[in-house]
Amino acid sequence: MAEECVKVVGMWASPFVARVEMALRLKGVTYEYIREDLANKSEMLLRYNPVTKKVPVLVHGGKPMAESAVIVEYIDEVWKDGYTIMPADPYERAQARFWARYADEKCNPAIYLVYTSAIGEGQTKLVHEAQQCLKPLQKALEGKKFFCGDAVGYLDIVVGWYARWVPIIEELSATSIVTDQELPLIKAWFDRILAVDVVRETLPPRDKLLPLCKVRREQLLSA
Ligand SMILES: N[C@@H](CCC(=O)N[C@@H](CS)C(=O)NCC(=O)O)C(=O)O
Repeated sequence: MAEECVKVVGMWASPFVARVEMALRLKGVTYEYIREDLANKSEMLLRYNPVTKKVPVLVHGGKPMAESAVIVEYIDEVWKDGYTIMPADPYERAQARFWARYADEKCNPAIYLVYTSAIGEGQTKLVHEAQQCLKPLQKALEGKKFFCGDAVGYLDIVVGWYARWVPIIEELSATSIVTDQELPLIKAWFDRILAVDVVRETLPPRDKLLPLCKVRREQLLSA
């Protein structure tokens, strides 16, 4: 089963697609990347993911599946040998899933609000709120190199995109969210995770992502 053809339907600037590619690359799985135009969704995407119509979609042996965090777990289960993504201990696995959900439900929206806020007074409150959301997540890093221990694991894959996007958001919105004072462990983890070849090479390059984020932010602000 693991040998069957693997395809990823994605878009280069999607942090959720990056999760899936990171997991596949850490496992050493060869895959075909199919570029999707989200402004003009293909018939293929709508057939593979008729419910949310979003990327990423992983197609394994002709069977499609959606939702990046679900896909990352699937990859770890199917390609069992070699690199381990999920913690071996059931309690640690439950913790990793809890923080992944917390990050998606609480931290991502808080960071997005800073990204879409106009430079000015109201920003201070939004930055503070984003920091307050990230602080509990930071506790999961205490005493560890990565969220999952000594090597990049499930939670690092789920939130690894922060290391690329947050500094860009900070630059565009002229704010500082992940500071040495407020979030020192996350700040140090940004450097550590970007030093991992697979992570750095999977995330979109900063020089390419920044102009896209800038244009998108301007569109959102003027809407
Ligand atoms: N919860 C989903 C989020 C996926 C998602 O939001 N994908 C975006 C690209 S970053 C998308 O396909 N957007 C198209 C749309 O919303 O129509 C996951 O983790 O896979």
